[in-house]
Amino acid sequence: MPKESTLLRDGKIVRSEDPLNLEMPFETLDGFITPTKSFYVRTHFPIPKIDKSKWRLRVEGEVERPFETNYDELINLESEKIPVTLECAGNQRNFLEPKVKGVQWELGAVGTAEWTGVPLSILLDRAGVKPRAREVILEGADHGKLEDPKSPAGEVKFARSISLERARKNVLLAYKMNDVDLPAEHGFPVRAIVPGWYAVASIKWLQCIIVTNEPFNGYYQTLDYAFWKRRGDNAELVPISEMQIKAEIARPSEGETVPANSNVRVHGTAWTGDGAIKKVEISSDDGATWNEAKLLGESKPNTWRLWEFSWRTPNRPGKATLIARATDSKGRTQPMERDPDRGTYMINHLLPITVEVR
Ligand SMILES: Nc1nc2c(c(=O)[nH]1)N[C@H]1C(S)=C(S)[C@@H](COP(=O)(O)O)O[C@H]1N2
Ligand SMILES: [Mo]
Repeated sequence: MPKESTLLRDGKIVRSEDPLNLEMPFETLDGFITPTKSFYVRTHFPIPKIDKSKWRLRVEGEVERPFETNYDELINLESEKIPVTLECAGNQRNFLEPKVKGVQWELGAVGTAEWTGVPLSILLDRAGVKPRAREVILEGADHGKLEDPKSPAGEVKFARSISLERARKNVLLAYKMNDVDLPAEHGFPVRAIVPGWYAVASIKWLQCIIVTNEPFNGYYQTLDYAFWKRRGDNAELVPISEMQIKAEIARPSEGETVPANSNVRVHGTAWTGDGAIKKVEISSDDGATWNEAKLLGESKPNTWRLWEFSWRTPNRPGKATLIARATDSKGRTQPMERDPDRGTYMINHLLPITVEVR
């Protein structure tokens, strides 16, 4: 359970009040779907107050027929309901050594919800995308000034682009989360869901969809939410996109006490970008040997998979460590060591959890 000194709101850890950043205590994981009240919240600006009867969504730019739609029109279009796991690209940042700036997330800036909404491709088809178009910018209604000395001096809106190809694949304009209207903090009335990508791409409080033939180099995909990719002897900034494979242990949690010489249930989740989780292994000897955990439920695209493992604890009291490691259908697994070129994002190297055997 979270430390007693931790400030909680509705059972979530308050990482910051302004902007509002709330984390799920990951040890409370108890099912495939994360209840909305437990789902982490990440914002950069004040939450916009939007009256859904006044809300409009514009589709413009490199299109034959720019248009504006409203809430009632949107929810009457053909819809889909899909479970999707969202993870903040900074999840687990608190475990980085040396410490880095940014919201100090532990394990709980991740969750899975069922999202109901309209495929973005329907709106793109209605607008008629011009042949030379390359990207789609998704823009939120939230805005403000940034403290970063490298940021623009004036206000910006929270926005991100995806390729036209990606936009047509399985992006949803969601208006329901776990079967009820999106709560204000999760993007009411409509947000994008970009399955398989770090959640920064899933723009909340969506207001404008701009089709463009030039790459968008906005703040949130260049100076922020980007990482260094090696290019020969050099490195270039690349926007964060596909989620990296990762397994997380929910229980036992860091510092938890477990009985000696007993069977203890170790459980958690594992997810990857475009692919399926094939295997989760557990090591209790610092990675010398590994044992396969049992994958629970069924594999569903773009969602995490729950797993469990029965651990025979040591006979002798003292400290013990547990490490979980996932492998996916494309043969990808987690790195042993942190790649410092990733800066403060995409944290998926193996993470030992220390428990107290008593
Ligand atoms: N408009 C807007 N969309 C946004 C953000 C934001 O601040 N403004 N934050 C992004 C980031 S970094 C994350 S991790 C997810 C968080 O979604 P959630 O708060 O529903 O968990 O929203 C993304 N979409
Ligand atoms: Mo994020």
